[in-house]
Amino acid sequence: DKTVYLKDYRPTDFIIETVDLIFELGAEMTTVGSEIRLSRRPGSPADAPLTLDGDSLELAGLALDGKPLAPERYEAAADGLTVHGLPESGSFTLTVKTRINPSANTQLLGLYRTSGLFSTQCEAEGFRRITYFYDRPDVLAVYTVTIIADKESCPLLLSNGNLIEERNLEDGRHMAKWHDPFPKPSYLFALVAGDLAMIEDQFTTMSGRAVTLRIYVEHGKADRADYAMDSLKRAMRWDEERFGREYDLDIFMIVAVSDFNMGAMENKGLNIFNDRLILADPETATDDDYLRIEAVVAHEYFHNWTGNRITCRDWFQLSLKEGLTVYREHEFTADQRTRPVVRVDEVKFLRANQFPEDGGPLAHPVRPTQYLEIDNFYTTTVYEKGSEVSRMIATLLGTDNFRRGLDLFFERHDGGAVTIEDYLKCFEDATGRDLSHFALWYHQAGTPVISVQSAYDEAASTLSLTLQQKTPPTPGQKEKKPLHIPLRVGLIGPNGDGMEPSAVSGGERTEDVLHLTEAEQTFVFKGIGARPAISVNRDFSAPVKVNFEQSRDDRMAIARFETDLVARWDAINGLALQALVEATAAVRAGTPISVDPALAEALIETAGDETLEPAFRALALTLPSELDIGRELGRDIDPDAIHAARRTVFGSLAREGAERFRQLVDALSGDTEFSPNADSAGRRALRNTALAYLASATDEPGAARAAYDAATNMTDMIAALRILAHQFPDAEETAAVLDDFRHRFAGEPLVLDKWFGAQATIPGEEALERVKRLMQDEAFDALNPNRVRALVGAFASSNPTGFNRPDGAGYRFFADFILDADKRNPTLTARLMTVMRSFEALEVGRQAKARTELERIAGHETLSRNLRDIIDRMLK
Ligand code: BAL
Ligand code: ZN
Repeated sequence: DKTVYLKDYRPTDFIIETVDLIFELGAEMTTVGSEIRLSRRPGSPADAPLTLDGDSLELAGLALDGKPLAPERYEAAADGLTVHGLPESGSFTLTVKTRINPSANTQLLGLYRTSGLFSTQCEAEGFRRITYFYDRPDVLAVYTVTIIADKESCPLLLSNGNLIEERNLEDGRHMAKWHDPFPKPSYLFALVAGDLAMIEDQFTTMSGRAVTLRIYVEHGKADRADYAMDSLKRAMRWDEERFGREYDLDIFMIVAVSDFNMGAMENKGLNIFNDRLILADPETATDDDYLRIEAVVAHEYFHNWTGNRITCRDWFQLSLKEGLTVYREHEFTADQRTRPVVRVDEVKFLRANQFPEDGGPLAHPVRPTQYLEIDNFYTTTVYEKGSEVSRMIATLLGTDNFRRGLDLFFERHDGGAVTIEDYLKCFEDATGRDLSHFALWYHQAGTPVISVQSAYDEAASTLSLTLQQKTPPTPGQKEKKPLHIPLRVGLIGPNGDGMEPSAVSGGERTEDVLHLTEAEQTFVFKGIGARPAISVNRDFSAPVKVNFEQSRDDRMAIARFETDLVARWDAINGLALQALVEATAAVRAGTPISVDPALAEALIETAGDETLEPAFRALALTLPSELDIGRELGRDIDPDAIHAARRTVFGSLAREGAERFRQLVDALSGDTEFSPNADSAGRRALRNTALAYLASATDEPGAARAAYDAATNMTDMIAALRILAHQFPDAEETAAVLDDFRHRFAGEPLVLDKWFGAQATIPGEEALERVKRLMQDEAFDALNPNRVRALVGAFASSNPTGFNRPDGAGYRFFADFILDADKRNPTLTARLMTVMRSFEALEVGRQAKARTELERIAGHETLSRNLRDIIDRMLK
């Protein structure tokens, strides 16, 4: 059993001070020379051997202080190196030589070569695939890296830190030497070599230092890197202004690569990005792409302080850097765009991704206590729930106190590898507030459910609010304790105005935040002259589910009058969700669907409300997805019934509001100048949402076809294409548009991913054959993670009727694909596998078919550790 436990943590027996690496790059054979300066850690046993990590390595030489080591002094295997009899005191140098094959590295972990480019991915445990090392985050060393390669095929040689030497060598080769003065763990090491285009800019930090900024992309794509560069500069300035954090090297580089497992990676001074998160221009990128680029460029940059300067003691602390950095990224995006709109997107993401994880077989705490494969813990729980936990700390302490705590964290722990306890202690020490109860959020998995009951006493002018909290059991955690939950609650009076109580008893209240700390608590609001509508969890102040049987009138009042736009959206969305759940029940019972005219009116009215931003109106008008409806049901899910119900409700709203939708489409079409800013993007979102309704109301593809032809940017183009493909899959217009798009973007893999995705998600049981056909398209590449996610991933995760065919053919196809892909890229397959984690919520027939395929996968003996871990937990 290779399970790693938090309780087993102990520091290494040796300390690594410096590392000198020499890479002689060859496509099939690269040699890595590593000279490590070591000393025995004071207090560690004098006879303890040095045990270094390795993965698929071949040892080609080993020396101590320049003298080759006798074979009896060491044991070398593909997965580790043990050296005995090392000096008891003083420093010594170990020289290790390994050979690796970057071209054969389809895992994309360690050093790999694709499309002529050498690049690396070392987080979490990829460095051990390059050389034997203490490949763990608490070993911080100063790196000097020499890269030697053929000059013609690799004119560009990059690593972390500053360039200190560069010269030509014999035989057409050249070398570059980089030095990173900041001690770092091995997971932040990076190397890139190849031939790329570059754009360059400058940034002057708040203390007046000039920093060179460079973004490297494929030749011919340099003009698509401008938005990423602009985002980077805004992120650098924002981090100075908001958190007082300044950049620390003379150069900051980003490289975009097209074969990449993750979104991006924060290597010190040399971020490596999935190219889909760098490249953008109006003709090839959607507003959503622009938004993600801005967010992820900022996220990786923010890691320089939260992750790099202060890193994790061990991988159990992953959320120390990821949760906090996501929170910083969210705050940045909110400041750059429209705060409540950004927040609604975060809430939607959390509910669609993290809640199901937290409620299923893969649930784990934000700070786990054990893992089999750390790659499988780069989850929405560690990232997004972790971010919510930091957000709650800010809510509990207030913005200024949060900043004080974070300042102390930077001051106290700069250069350290620390724990979540260290992080929390800084907020306690800076503010005097005890966070020991709050800390449970890190340790207890599961989404808390808050049940609300209210009683209004007219004679006494009081409102009693009884809140009960319960967290369901999760794997390994049966019993749950009450958490400290900061819950923003607002009261809306009969005339739509907010109501402020004269006093509140029953627990702590700060601003509009009720501090729920016990299993059950009753808060009494005094001085409430009339029965209010109660808005619970404003701004989504806590990542919880709320059970509150409210009258439709109260929910309508919140939907109309709540000043907190997040809660307002939530009320509208909740009403729509309820209607869709009822419609699904009607479909299954064979009874007619009736759509509440008041709901239709509220949605259509909100869509036309000029006092609200278009982006918000688009969100309000967007019906919960089929997946949202399934999650709301939670059990006995019949995707076909959900699909039929949603289609009927959508069609009914479309006919009801046809006039308004036509007006919106007309009024919002014809923006000539493209700007990726939030305002313009919001206008496009509202227009394209209205267009989808209009297409359904008229029940003919003409309007969408015309919109496709008239589109001057990718957002409008792909929106029209999706309307055609999803609403009129068999129309001639659809075939023509799909064909046009395929040819127009023939040399643009990232754009064709949108084409794959749009078709992979066309509802209905023909989807499977369509996906199989598309896999034969020459633009598809089963080795490229972006292509796989765009086609197979989109089919399995976002085509409920097609994937969940009652005959189980969707599951069979997916299982076959997983088994095959697992041999090449386990990180990717294990991640892909998680889309089936909620299979037990399906109706019994599909559930049995899904289980058969999952058990077939589990029955294979040669699964990667990544996939084995996921599948075994899913079937437990
Ligand atoms: N550290 C892995 C990529 C990211 O979260 O930034
Ligand atoms: Zn991150």
